[in-house]
Amino acid sequence: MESEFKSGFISIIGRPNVGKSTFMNRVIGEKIAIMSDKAQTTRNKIQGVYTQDDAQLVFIDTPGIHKPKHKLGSFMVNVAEQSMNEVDLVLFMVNAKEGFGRGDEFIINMLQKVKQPVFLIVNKLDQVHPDELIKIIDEYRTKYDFAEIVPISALEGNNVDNLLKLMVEQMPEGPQFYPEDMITDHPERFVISELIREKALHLTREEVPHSIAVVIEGIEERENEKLNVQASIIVERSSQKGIIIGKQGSMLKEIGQRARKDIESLLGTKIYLELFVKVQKDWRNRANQLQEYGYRE
Ligand code: GDP
Ligand code: K
Ligand code: MG
Repeated sequence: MESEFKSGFISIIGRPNVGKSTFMNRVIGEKIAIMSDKAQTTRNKIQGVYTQDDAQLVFIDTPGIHKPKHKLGSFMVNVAEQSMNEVDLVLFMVNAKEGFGRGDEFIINMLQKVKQPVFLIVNKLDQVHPDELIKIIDEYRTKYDFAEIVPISALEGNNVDNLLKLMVEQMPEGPQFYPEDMITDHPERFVISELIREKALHLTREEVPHSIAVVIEGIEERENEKLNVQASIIVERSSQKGIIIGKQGSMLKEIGQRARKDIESLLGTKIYLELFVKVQKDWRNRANQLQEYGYRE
């Protein structure tokens, strides 16, 4: 007898920097969610699609959950909360090196409202001694009734195959939602803006990163088959604009070169990237501008 096809939606939640994007990118095998060592890199929900012979898993990479400090923060929590109630499985990812913390308590309180099964994913297994790992697992085990507890290393790939198997088992019978060669249903525009923002995050520091948004102003195909992309980097203060531009434009040039490389390898096409920098005071607190910059619910 042939077994039925299984499919479902999976939400990945957890504090910033636990490795959610790294995990998703490993599973999908393509760079669709941006990764960085700075918190709050991911602000939007990104879907990655994993397809095998008998199953399809659709991942939603949520923003890092934390107590909201400003409007953008509460928007991020809403996105995360909402996504948990629309999925078949929730992966709660934690950092094996850090153990239970205040941020996790906030998330576990949210999870009490979730009826779907929750897997505890203890990531960064490569960074702890096995004895430490057991202690951390025991600590989390007392806080919530997890359907599975799976230690992995998203970076090195340890135990990820096993986790894939457990996730597939958890999925209901269902159709193949997306074609098997499709890895994300996000418009290219969003992925492009995220890659630009990632480069700006990597190359700047201190208070600048969280004040950055990237808006794609235009994408058009040129005769020479190059894709012409115009994008603006939005900052909150003119001092930040100076940092992003750099000495004689050197920083902006570096951001552009690095972003172009990644965008080209993602799209498989040559692009011409034009970057602008704009100051928009206090954009994080203006809900209407959040919408304009793509942070929609
Ligand atoms: P997110 O904010 O939860 O999406 O976290 P990211 O995926 O952006 O990862 C944050 C940082 O942790 C990056 O520097 C990753 O390279 C690193 N990281 C992710 N997974 C692992 C892992 O399994 N082991 C180690 N050592 N580092 C990891
Ligand atoms: K994040
Ligand atoms: Mg992320």
